[in-house]
Amino acid sequence: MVANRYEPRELESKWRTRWEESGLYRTDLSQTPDERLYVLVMFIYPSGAKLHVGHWFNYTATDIWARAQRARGKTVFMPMGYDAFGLPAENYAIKHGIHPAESTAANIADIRGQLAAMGAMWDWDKELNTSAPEYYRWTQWFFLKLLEHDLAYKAEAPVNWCPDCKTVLANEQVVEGNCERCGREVVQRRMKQWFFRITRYAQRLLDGLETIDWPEKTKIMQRNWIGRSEGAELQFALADAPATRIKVFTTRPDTVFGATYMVLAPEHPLVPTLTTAAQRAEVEAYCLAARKATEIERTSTVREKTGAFTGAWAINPFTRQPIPIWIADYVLASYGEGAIMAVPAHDQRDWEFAVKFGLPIVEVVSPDGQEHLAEYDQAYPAQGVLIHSGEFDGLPCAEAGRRIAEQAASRGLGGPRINYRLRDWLLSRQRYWGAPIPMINCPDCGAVPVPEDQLPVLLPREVVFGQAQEGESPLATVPSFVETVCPRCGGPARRETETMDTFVCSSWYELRFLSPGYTDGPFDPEVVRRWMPVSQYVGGAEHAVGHLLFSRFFCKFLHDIGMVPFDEPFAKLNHQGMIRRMAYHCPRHGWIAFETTTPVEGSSSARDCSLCGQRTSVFDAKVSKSKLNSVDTGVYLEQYGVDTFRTYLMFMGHFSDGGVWDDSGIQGIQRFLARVYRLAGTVTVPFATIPRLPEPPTTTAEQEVWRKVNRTVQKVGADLTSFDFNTALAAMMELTNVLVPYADGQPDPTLLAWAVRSLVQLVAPFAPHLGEELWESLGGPYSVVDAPWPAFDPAGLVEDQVTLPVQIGGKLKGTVQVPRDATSEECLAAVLADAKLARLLEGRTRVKEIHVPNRMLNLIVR
Ligand code: ANZ
Ligand code: ZN
Repeated sequence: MVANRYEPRELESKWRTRWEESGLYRTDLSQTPDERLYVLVMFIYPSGAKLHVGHWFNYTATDIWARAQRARGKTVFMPMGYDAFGLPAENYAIKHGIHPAESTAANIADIRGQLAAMGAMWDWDKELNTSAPEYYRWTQWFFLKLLEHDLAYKAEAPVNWCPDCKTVLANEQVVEGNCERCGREVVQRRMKQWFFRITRYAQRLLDGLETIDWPEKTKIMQRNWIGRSEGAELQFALADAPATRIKVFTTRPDTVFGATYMVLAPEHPLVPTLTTAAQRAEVEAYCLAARKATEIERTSTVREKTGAFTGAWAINPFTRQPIPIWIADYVLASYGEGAIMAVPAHDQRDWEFAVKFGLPIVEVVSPDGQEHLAEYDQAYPAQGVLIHSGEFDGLPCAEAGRRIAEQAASRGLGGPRINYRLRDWLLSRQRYWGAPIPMINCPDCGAVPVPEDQLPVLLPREVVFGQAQEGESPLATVPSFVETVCPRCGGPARRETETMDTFVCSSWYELRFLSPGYTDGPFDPEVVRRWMPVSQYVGGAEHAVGHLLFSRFFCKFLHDIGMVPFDEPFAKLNHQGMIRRMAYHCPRHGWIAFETTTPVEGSSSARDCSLCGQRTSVFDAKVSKSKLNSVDTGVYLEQYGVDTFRTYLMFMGHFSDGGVWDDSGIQGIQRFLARVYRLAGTVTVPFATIPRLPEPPTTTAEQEVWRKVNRTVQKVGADLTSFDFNTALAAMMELTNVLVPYADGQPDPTLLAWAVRSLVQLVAPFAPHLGEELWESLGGPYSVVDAPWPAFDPAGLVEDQVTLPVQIGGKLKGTVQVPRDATSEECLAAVLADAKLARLLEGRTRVKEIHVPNRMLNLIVR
């Protein structure tokens, strides 16, 4: 028997202790069960803040999914760990003088406790920490493997540099030309940086998308990011040095006869050599100015075109005419060949440039074979047939493009090409708190990799921040770290002082989880072979083209060097949606918290500012500190307990859409769970006598309950598999609405027990502590998570009521609810019981009834 009242707090800690002590969620990975599932949710960055409601949201959903699978007999492995390197800990150290190792350790200890309180099925024996030497030793080892296979290299590249944060930034960290973190204007710098050659995998990364079950929008983002373009490389010789050729990449080789000038990126290596003396000053000034603009600005379509003439000329290989060579910042050094043939008649950017600088415009593609240039006030970018293109006149664009590319190939001037927008992965950072890049610079031997048996290159504990020169990692000021000997010649040498971006650490963590203590390699190949790829991966869509691309690249590389038999790490992926909450903006006080507002009489949503009494504007906004609408998880957990909190999160909306947090909603969930709790107290029969599936009952009241249970079991089972947690909950609430009055009447005790037992099992993945408690109170064997999932009787799925359209004289007049397979008499009785229909029949004589059972009833009247 259960206690009278649902008191979550005590019950929850009791069960967590029991789970921990019995090792319920430890998975024996040395076994090879038939149906095994590796369930992974993106691991956590251990910041000093409390767990965010967003963490609760996707960790809970993943746990529910995993629990439902385990209840169906699958062996589930679900780990959790810490993505523990990164800039925030280092900035915190700079500000507060606490060493990143210390603050990270403290944060992990704190977060571990909070995670444990979620009651999720994490296997804590497999916890990992990317900042631990036994982990980053292997991150460094992967670096060496990539280097060995020519997939890691150091090169000078233009990068975004923040002078205040003293590090390079990714493009995503630059907002309108300023550092996202400190607001300082970012400068473009050329710096020697380490890259992984992910571009070599561009096509494989595209092809692999066809083999995995991921959200389509994420696949589209990856496809766009990889940016495959089919086209041609064409080579243009310099007019007065024909041996020198400028290569261009074009998607429109068909327009080559309209290429009336060329444009090189200001950074193009040929610019200094081909610029004439007369133009040098202007060109140099332009190049200097171009360095300041970010790529986003440079490629903006609304920005006014700028440029400078180099004084040099090239020969168009098809018209054989000399054309001027310009430089302009709308051509990027890092895309294609860093140079274009400009076709102003058919490319809008080139059109604007040509108009501004008075360059010739030649029409070579026409919709109908006639000239239209005189009518245009912008480029004509569409397809058509060629004109003014010599032997290619009259050909449609596609065909002409193919032939021109082929001819270029046969003349040794380029040929068909596929180009990818994807760039190599810049992985080095001028930071302390990361895995040191395992390289040694020797004055005699150059860059020498650290021998594998000398890994890990330990991050030294002693470091002083703020002493390094601009562009240098703090590690450069630690002599005991920097000074070493060359592994090749034994002479004095210096260590590489840059560290790896944290995305390198997270590119292989899913493999490490399976054998976190393994010392003979990054992972135990046997266990990985049996348990990978990850069956179900869950995490934020914001990682679509970062982590989710990098880890696919790593996996393909590992496959290629024979370390794993698969080449996609995550077979199935789901993203969580965003949690929102109403945000209130006062005209005088700006953003104010919900607690600082008072309700407006007669309105359900309007609220006044409690400070000044003015009406606030209300916004449905993503939860954030700046809008003062975040959810203080601690407060709610304290008040409602873990199970209610988890269940409410799942009820807010569809998992992939997120939802709007609402305080009254969580109260409703608490009431729902309390009702389930009370229902369990109404069961009077011994557990062993509850049938797995009862025979269909004979009385109407029992039949209704029987049908409702069967239908709910079926629906919840399906919904849990497809991440439709909100509709599963709605179905369980409906079932509760049927069961409560039934239990309060004179129920069939066995049927009721079966119904309640089913409900307890359905609720258990959402509210695992309550589920366990009620399961035990019913007499079920520990644990509910391993109890066979409730069965349903297909016969019980049939609707017991049908909505029957009623026609009078052949015209639809209304509907009535009747039992399935009701007789004509029963249907007629229902029509006469309906006030509206009965009135229509008043004073009329019924001559005939046409009844199609369960479909319609037509009354012919006179
Ligand atoms: C001539 C031409 C004529 C072009 C025409 C387009 C239309 P996607 O599809 O993105 O691959 N381009 C090539 N390299 C560039 C660079 N480094 N910076 C800026 N623009 C560059 O785009 C390929 C097209 O973008 C190429 O085809 C080239 O312009 C331009 F009617 O060549 B096109
Ligand atoms: Zn050496």
